Amino acid sequence: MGVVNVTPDSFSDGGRYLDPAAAIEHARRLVEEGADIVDIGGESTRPGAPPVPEEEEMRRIIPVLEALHDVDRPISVDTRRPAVMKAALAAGASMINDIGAFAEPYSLLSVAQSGCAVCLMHMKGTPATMQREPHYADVVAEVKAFLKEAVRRAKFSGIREDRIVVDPGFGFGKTVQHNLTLLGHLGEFADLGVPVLAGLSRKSTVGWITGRPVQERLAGSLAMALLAIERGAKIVRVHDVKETQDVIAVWEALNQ
Ligand code: HH2
Repeated sequence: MGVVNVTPDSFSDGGRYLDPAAAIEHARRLVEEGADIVDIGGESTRPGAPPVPEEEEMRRIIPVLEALHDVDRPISVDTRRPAVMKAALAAGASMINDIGAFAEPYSLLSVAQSGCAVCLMHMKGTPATMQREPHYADVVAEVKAFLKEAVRRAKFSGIREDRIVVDPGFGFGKTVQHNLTLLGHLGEFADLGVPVLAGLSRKSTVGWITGRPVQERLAGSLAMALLAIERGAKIVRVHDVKETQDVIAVWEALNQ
């Protein structure tokens, strides 16, 4: 899954693809580089990020979605707002990636009838508050239980299991140690019975381990992607598609 941030303030590429033409070109490049899914977001969710008004989020992403109609890959939209979900699906999105696991009232209803895929992600708190001393008694068990309940709710709303993906939400209300524990135990999330998505690309845990600023986290991010794939992740959400494809090719050479 290749990331397209149509935002002025995303943590690693804020402002680079705010112009719709730049975002469209970037999405096409990610597909050429081998992305199987393109994930378009109009709101940064970095720690401390302020919420973006709904109209502004739509103004950023809808023109990009409309321009990508001819792309023969699923287009995902990273949003928490039911109205944005509806507008995105009408404009051609076929997956909704909600970092809040469809907690907003009516959000599951907004997508259930559409036939789209959904990504249910765990987050503790909100982007504005999530990194204020997050605490868990057992991070793996708690995140798993949360996702199990999110899958149950999604299915209850009429979303078929083969349309559901889960994500432990690396960096969303988690310390470096929590992220490493979750990555180490990622294989256990297979119990949930649906594909697991992992998003570690360029994140601060990579920076903490390597001591590198955000522009220099490619090698660390590739190592993270490989470790996630090794532990069963079926989708890796990354900024650097070409390089990650090479990692996957090497892994597949050994595993197929
Ligand atoms: N991470 C980010 C955003 N959306 N969605 C899922 N499912 N999983 C993730 O790990 C995830 C996500 C943060 O990365 P990015 O979009 O590059 O940054 P920002 O939120 O600052 O735009």
